[in-house]
Amino acid sequence: EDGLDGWLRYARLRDCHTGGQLDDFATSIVALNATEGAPLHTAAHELQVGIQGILGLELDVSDSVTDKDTSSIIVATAQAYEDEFGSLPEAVDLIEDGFYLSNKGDDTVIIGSNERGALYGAFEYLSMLAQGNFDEVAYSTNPDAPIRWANQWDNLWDNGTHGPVERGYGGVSIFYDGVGHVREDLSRVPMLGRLLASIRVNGIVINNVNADPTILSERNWDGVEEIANLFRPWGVRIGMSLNFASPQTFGGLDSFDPLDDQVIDWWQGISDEMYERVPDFAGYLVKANSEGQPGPLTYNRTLADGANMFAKTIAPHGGIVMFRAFVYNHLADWTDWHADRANAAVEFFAELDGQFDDNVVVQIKYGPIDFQVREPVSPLFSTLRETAMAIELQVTQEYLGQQCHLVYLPPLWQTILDFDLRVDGQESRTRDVLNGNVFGKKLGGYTAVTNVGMDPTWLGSHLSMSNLYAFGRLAWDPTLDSGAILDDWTRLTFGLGRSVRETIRAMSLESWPAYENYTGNLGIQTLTDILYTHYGPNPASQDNNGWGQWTRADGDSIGMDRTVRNGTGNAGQYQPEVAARYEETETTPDDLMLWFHHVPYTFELHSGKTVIQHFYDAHYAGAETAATFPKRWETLRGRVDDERFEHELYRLTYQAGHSLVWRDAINEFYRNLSGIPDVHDRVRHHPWRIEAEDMTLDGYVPVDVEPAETASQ
Ligand code: BDP
Repeated sequence: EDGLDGWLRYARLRDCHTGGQLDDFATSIVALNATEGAPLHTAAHELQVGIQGILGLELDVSDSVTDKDTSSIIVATAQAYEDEFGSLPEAVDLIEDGFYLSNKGDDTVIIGSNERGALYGAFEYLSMLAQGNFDEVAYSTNPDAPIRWANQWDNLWDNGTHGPVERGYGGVSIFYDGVGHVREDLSRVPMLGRLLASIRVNGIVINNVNADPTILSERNWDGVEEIANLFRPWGVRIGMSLNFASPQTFGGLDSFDPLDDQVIDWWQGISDEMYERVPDFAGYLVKANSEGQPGPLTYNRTLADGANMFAKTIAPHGGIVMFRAFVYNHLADWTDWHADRANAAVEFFAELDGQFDDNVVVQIKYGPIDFQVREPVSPLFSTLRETAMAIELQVTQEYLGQQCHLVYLPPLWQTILDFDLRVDGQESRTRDVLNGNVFGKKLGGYTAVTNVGMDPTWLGSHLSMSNLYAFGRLAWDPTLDSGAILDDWTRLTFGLGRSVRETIRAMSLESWPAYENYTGNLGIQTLTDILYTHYGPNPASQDNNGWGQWTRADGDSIGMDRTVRNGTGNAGQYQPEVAARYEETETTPDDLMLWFHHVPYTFELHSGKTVIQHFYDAHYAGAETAATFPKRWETLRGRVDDERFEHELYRLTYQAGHSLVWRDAINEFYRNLSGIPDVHDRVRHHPWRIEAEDMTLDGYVPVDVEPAETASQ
C-alpha cells in the first residue's frame, strides 16, 4: 500500500459487506460502440478490473447484449444506447459530460451524454461498490460547470530555483526530465489520468504558469503529443501555459506585440500545429504582466488585447484561453498606505469587462491576494458581468503546510463558494457565478493548482490526497458536504472501518481551523516566510517588500486598513451591501477583521477578546489540537496498513512539533512588538517544548535561526 492507486484501490470487500449481493450480480459488461483507446473502452476495462478487485468476479466485455437471460452492465453513450434499444430510459436528462446510472431492473445501465460521461458513470458505480453500497439507484447527474481543470506547475528545467515542480511537494515532475524535455518514461501520465477521470476533472494544464517557451521546441512537440495521447483514453484534455514573449525570445521575431501581424501569424502557426497534433487540445493558460512575466502592457496594449490574440488563433479549433487575473505589481511601494495588492485584479480587469472574446475565461484566485489561510472572496467575481470566469483553487498546500501539515481544504473553499456576493442586491453565491447562473455565461468553472509528482503518494502525503479528491467532487457539485466527501474518500482509500473513518473525519475537519489558529489569525494572512519558501513562521517578512501581504504591524496596532473612508478602498470593490459590511468594524466578521481594518492590539473583537489575546489564545489552541493528531492516528495502528500508517504518523508527529514552533514564534513576535503580556502568562514559557539546550546531541552544531523568534531561547 504505497498510495499510488490513491482512492482507486479496488480492495476486496469482505463477505459481511457483500452478503447475498453476488448471486444475481451481472455476468458481463456490454460496451456499445467502444473503440480501443476511447473513454468508453476505458470505462468497460475499468469496470472489469474494478469488479474483479472489489467483488472477485470475472466479467467478460462484449459489444452487444447476446444472452438476455443473464444480467449485464451496459455502458454506452446516449446516442449508442438509443440506436441499440430504440429509446432512452425516462430519467435520462443529460448535458455535456453528464451521466445516468441505474442498477434497478435486470441490467445495470450507465449512459453518458458523451464517452467521458459514460466513463464517469462507470467510476461512480465502482465507487458505490467499493464502499459496499448496493442500494438501488436510478438517476442522472450533470456537472455544475463545464471547466474542471487541474493546473500543474511543472518546470521543464529543474534549475534549483523552484525545483522541478514550482510549489510541488510530491517529488519530481511526471512530465519533464528536468533538463528541458518531456521525459522518456511517461508511465505516470495514464495513472494520473485515471485519478482525474474518476473525479470528473476533464482538463489539465501540463506546465508552469511561469512558462518556459522551450516547451515549443521541436523535440518537445512529440512529447506533448504523447502526453495528450496518454490522457485521451481518460477523457482528460491537455492545456498548455504560454510565455507571452515567446515570439521574440524563442521565435526570433523582434517583437511580441499582440497586435503585430507577424506576432499573430507566429502564434497562429503554433496553434495550428497544436491542433494538428492534438485535435482535442483544451486551450491555453496565460500569466501575463505579473511577477516579472512578460505581457501586452509592454506595448501599451490591454490585457484583453493579449488574451484575445491567443483566443482568435484557437477559436476555429474550439479551444479556449484561460487568462489569469493574478496580475499585480510586485514592485509596488510598500510605504504607500494607499497601495494595495488586493486591489490589483479589479483595477486591471474591471474596465476590460465586455472586451474579451467569447472563448476567453478569466481565471481568478479565490481571494484577492494569494492562497492565504483566510481571505475574503475576490471581488472580481461580482465585478465582471460580461466575462466568463473560473475560480483558481490550490490543492498543493503552498501556504498551508506544504503537505507536511494535515490541512483539509474544502471547508476553506466553501467559505468562498458559498459566499453571497449580493450582486444587485440579490442572492448570488460565488458558485452561481461560476456556473453562469448569475451573469448568464455558458463557459466557466473550476481550476486547481494540483502539483502532483513522482512520489508514490503523488502529493507527498496520503492524507493530502483527500484535497485532490474533494476538488473534483466539488467542481462537479459545489453544494456537496465537505465531511460527506471525505467519508467517501476515506472508505475508498483506507477501507470501510468505522473508527478509521471517524478519526480521519474529525481530524481533517479540525485541521484548517487549527492551522489558521497556529499560523495567522483574524485575516492577517498566513504569516509564513514570504520571500522564499512560503513555509514556517516569519511575520516580519510580510512587510517591507512588494511581494508581501502587508500586516502594517507596529508597536500599537495591526492590520491593513482597506476601508474606503481611510484606507486602500478595497472594501469598496465589493457590491454595495458587502462593501458596507466590510467598511465598518462593527459588521466585519472577526476572522477578517485585520484584513479590512487597522486596529490597536487592544481592540475588542466581537468575541469579547482583544486582538492580542486572541492571537495568544488561538496559537495555544491550534497547537493543542495539532498535538492530538498523532495520538488519534495512533489509535488506528493495525486498522490502516503499516506502510501508510507509519508515513502519516511521521507527518502528524512533525506537524504537532512544528505547530509549537509556529505558536511560540508568532506569540513571541507580537509580544515583543506590542509589549502586551498574555493574560494567562504562557508566552515565553514555551509549554511542551523540548529545548535543544536540554538535549545531548552528537554531530550537531548550533546555528542562529531566522527569524530569531522561531528559537525559544
Ligand atoms: C504564488 C507562487 C508562485 C506562483 C504565483 C502564481 O508563490 O510560485 O508563480 O503564485 O500563481 O503563490 O503565478
